[in-house]
Amino acid sequence: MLELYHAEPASNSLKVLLCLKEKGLEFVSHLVNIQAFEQHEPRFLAINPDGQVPVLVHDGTVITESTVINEYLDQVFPAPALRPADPIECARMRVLTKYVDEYFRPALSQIGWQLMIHTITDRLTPEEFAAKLARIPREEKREKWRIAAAQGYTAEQMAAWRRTLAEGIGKMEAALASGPWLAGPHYSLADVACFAMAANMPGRFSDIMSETVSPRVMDWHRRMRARPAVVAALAMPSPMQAAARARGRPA
Ligand SMILES: N[C@@H](CCC(=O)N[C@@H](CS)C(=O)NCC(=O)O)C(=O)O
Repeated sequence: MLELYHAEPASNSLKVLLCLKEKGLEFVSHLVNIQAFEQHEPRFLAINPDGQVPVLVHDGTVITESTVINEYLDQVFPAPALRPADPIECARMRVLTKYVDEYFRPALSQIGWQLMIHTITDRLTPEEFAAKLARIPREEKREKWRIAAAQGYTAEQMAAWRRTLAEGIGKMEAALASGPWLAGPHYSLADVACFAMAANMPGRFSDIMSETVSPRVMDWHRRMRARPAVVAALAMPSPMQAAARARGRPA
């Protein structure tokens, strides 16, 4: 049996949902509301002591790290293959998934936290927030939440992260010059990883990702959104969007 602990269909959770849906795999969905700090509750820490989603549980075995989970799924459930058989194409795929994990996703995440942290913390007293912070297992996450909620990041930091996003979209634009998909002729985990991060960027980062700046990426984005597996993954429940609707504005 496959079980997935995940948040709304965005970022690292979306990455694994896209892979599961592409392969048509049945799984038990455990929605973890990260805006309500459920990922730091003892019952979730017992599954992943890092207090992060997504987490795959396959016949009782816990697997963490979205990129590792997707590679595991592709190995155990090989059809349709999402890692190219051609070694060069596979290397291109792995360079992109590594880039997403090491640079693109952290930059997007820092910008995202800065923009949304107050929608979470404004509901809490300083004491309640301090208690929530104290339960976060990873030091770098504690620091990220603390700075974003207090003084916020500097304009220089935000600009540097935006430059990383522009660099990443530039890499995707360049990759798409030599094939319909990011690693070449075949749809792969590179498309899955990049789309999981860039899904909501059009309109929000129009100076970085638009018909003018990145026409091939925009075309790829439309083709991605037309895939039934992508439609199904994006339709998974989203507590964040529900909360945003309740506040009367888009998530
Ligand atoms: N390297 C991990 C990162 C996981 C991660 O940062 N997950 C985020 C959601 S996208 C999370 O759980 N955030 C809540 C928290 O850290 O408290 C992966 O790729 O799975």
